[in-house]
Amino acid sequence: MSRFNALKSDSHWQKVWDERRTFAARDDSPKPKSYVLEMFPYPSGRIHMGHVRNYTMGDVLARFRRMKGMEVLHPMGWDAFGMPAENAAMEKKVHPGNWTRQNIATMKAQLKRLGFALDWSRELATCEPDYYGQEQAIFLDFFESGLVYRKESAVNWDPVDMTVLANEQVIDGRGWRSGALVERKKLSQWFLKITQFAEELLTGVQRLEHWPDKVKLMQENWIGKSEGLRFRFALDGLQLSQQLDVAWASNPNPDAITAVLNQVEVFTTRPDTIFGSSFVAIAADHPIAQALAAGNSEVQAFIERCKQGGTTAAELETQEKLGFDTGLRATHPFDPAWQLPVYIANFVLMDYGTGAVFGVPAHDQRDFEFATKYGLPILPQHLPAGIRYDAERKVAFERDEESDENVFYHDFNEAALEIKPSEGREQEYLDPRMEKILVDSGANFFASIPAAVRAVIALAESQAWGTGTTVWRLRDWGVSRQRYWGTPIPIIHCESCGPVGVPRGQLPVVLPEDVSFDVPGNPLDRHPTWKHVNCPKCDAPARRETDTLDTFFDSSWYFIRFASQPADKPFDKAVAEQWLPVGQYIGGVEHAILHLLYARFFTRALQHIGKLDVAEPFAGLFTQGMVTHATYSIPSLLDPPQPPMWLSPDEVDIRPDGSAVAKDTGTAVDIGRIEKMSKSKKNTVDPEPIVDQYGADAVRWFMLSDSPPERDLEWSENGIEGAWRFVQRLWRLFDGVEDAPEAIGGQDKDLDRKLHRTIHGVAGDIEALTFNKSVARLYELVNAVEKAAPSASRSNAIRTIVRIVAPMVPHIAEEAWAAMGEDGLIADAPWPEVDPALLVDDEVTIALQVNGKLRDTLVMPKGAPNETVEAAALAADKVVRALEGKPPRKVIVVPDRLVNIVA
Ligand code: ANZ
Ligand code: ZN
Repeated sequence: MSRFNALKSDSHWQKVWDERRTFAARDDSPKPKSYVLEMFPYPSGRIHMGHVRNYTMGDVLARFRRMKGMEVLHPMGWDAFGMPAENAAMEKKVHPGNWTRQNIATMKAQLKRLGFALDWSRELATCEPDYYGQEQAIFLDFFESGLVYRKESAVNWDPVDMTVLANEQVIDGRGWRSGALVERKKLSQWFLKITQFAEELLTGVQRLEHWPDKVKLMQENWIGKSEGLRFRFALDGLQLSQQLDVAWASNPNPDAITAVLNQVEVFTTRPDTIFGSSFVAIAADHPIAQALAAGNSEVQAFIERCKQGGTTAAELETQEKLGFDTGLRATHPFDPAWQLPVYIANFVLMDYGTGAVFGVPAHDQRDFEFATKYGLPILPQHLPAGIRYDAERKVAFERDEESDENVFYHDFNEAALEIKPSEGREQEYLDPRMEKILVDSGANFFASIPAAVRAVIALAESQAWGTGTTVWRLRDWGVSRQRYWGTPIPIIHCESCGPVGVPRGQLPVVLPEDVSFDVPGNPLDRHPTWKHVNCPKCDAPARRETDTLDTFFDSSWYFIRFASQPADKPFDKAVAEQWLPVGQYIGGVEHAILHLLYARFFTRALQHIGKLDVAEPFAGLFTQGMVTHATYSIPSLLDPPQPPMWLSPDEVDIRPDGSAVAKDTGTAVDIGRIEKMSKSKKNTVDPEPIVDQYGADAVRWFMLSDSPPERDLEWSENGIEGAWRFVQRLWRLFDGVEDAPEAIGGQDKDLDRKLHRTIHGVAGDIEALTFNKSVARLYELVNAVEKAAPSASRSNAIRTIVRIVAPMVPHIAEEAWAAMGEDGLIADAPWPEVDPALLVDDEVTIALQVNGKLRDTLVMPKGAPNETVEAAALAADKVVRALEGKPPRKVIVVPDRLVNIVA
């Protein structure tokens, strides 16, 4: 018996597929079209197991759909711009282009060895001018349609290296190279009007049926539509003048300042908590703060302090809360005698709402931290069922049933008690002043927070001191990056004409090759000649834009370019529309927000300007789990301890007792948690040597087995060996198939049924991407076939298994297909037909009850007549025993299910 020689077979079939262009997708095919896409990789150097898992899943679906008679588009390319190439240039003195292209070559060869059914004729790399030049054309389209604009915006500024830093270059608030405290600095930058599509993007995502709920929710939260109330607090001018002596004296236009300082407008989504407010806070760059700073160095210093630290929302959220009491006092809208202090605070953002808030420490975590720090009152407004509030003593309390005593919560706040607003009469309004709202709004009780919110908004509008409004968390998309390795923004700045688009005939604007990375900053800006051009409009000397596009811009339309890539335009509308939307998109959940949102926006923006009539780019989305592995480390013996020394799995020997030692030194090694494979913890397994050792099919099979695809998959030696053994078992089965099935024995009904159920089941599993279930089904079927006696059914089952496993283990399937003398490639063969008659059970299990108690079960032919079933039931041993010789009083037969005997 021959062994399956995976290495030989892999390369043979891969060559055949290549030469015959088996997986090239034809635009003009009459077959129904299917677009299967996995997120394209960043060419970081080598393929990792995460890629292997992701691409194997997509590949099985793509191959399956081909077998089902569809014209499948399954392309691959490279998300090739970005920081790591520039870092490599700085560290290793290689040009980012050389580094990137070298990585692409390596990774492409690695992908090819896995036998993916990819249409390589459509391969693209975003760093090549034939891609990014077309992207520049799209940028100009957006520019001309008013979807792009320029605005001042904050960047991370490294004051030592004198350079702008990407968010990932800011580590704990410091520049990654200089270690200097990063500052926020304003630069004029390019923005895309994604907010214009906020409503569409929100309702659109809600309608995507084939997206995971969690991703939809993440998108919804990111877009963040909230309904709320805007209103103005009057500010007290008396205290003002005391506070602002200096400002008054030095400012040439005191009236203007007074106007700014007269009132402050706030935005809230929780107007129901208005009686819980204990302060007002404004952003550091709020006009009031700016006006105060004009004459007060203390204010200036505080504002400077707020500018330190990162610019991301997450950083703002977690930073220590800082405030500066301006001395201004705001008057409560419900009570002229109630004055709230006005602070400048670092957790208030200028570009959200109105840049000013009222703080409710009892019901907001940030406000709570702030109030605790500055000793401001915490005034709860509502409590969950069972908890009551003593307004006089200002404490929340609960009656303890057992001791019949009150339990007090002195520093009550919502977050600490994890109280969720919910429907029903759970919250009780506590502040007696709230009664005013109850009365004025005609309500006698608010069933829920939203009801109270609506009531306060209605009241504010009727009394004309506030307006209900909608705000969005979503910001316009800042696409300018002060970096070299990206798509040059095709704009020329002219003193007299302003920003002018590069004429289309001059596209692509190509990156200069002769750049240096030995000093920090943007090499495009430093280049001696590149940026000096003449204005396309007036021909005066002008300056090329030296910012490049955010790499998310590159990945926002690559799936369209895959579908259609003419040389003279970004894509052909009609051709692209034949393929789009992508039927199944597969990738990591880390892209659940930004990439998917930007791609969705791009598609809508293109639709808006009439370039592409598709609303949503990805009809189906699947986010796969990660590939994980145990971590190994030797703890530091130094004092104070240093981080542990991490060892990779192949530097470690696992001993029979389960403990681990370092291979070279025999030192004891700690076995750590099973975590996502990562370079930093060295718990990666390089796919390439694994493919060398076991062949592509075994690797693919392992990637599909064991775990549901949305869960993590733990890489294990046992796992891959098991997969390899299964591939060999398949080969023994295929190799031993009898030549003349008709000559041997007859039908094996059970095996026929098992086969057809497997065909049917696996097809459903692949469409549902539950590959681990198909693997389990195939193990079962193969077991059954191995045990079955020779028969026509058995031979047929073996020949059919070749086709069922083909999407998953395509090399062995091609090999067997050829060996069995079948025509053509299995990649082109049809998926086996299912005989529906064989899917139905023809035997049923019937429960036998005596006086309602289950006594026994009976296996009967399906649809057996009631009398036959009754007779068999009464003859069953356990029933006879239960009846103790007495005749039954009544027998009820539920066909195919149950016999109940009343004794
Ligand atoms: C009072 C209040 C009480 C608030 C409470 C929240 C909870 P969402 O819902 O995410 O849109 N806010 C408003 N503008 C802000 C800004 N520029 N910077 C920082 N925070 C701002 O968030 C809206 C809430 O965030 C608003 O409602 C406001 O605080 C705060 F128990 O007002 B709230
Ligand atoms: Zn000009």
